[in-house]
Amino acid sequence: MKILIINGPNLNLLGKREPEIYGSASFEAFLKILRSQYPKITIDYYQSNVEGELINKIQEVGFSYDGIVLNGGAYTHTSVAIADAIAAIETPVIEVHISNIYRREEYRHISLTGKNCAGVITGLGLNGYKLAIEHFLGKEAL
Ligand code: CA2
Repeated sequence: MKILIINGPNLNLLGKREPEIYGSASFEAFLKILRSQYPKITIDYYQSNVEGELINKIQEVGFSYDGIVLNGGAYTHTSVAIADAIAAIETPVIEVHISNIYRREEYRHISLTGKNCAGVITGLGLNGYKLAIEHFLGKEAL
């Protein structure tokens, strides 16, 4: 089982800024724990601040991986191109947001990408990534 976690713009700053919204853990530290909790599956990680690079990565793995966990960051609310990339691939995508986008500014209430995803998890902190993996694992068992 191969899963890719993709984080979009500014999520490389996790644990360094705005801990009241995004928590104080770095993603690398979280990833280490996550991988130790799921030793039998491959959990790859990719982060980019560049829209086209995110699309390239989605296309690259989108016909071979079992699942993509995507936090598109602010591109969630703006990117028709990422939404199209998700629609074009075979690998199911689960969209994750650390914060609850519906409790924040109105411009964050719209997700252009969510409609092309298998599901959306928002507001559950880093646990959202774990829940998405649990879903992919459950799906495989059926
Ligand atoms: O809640 C989420 O996961 C978001 O996808 C995070 C994005 C935001 O634009 C979305 O509306 C919701 C922003 C990521 C910025 O991440 C930072 C992390 C630490 C410090 C500063 C920014």
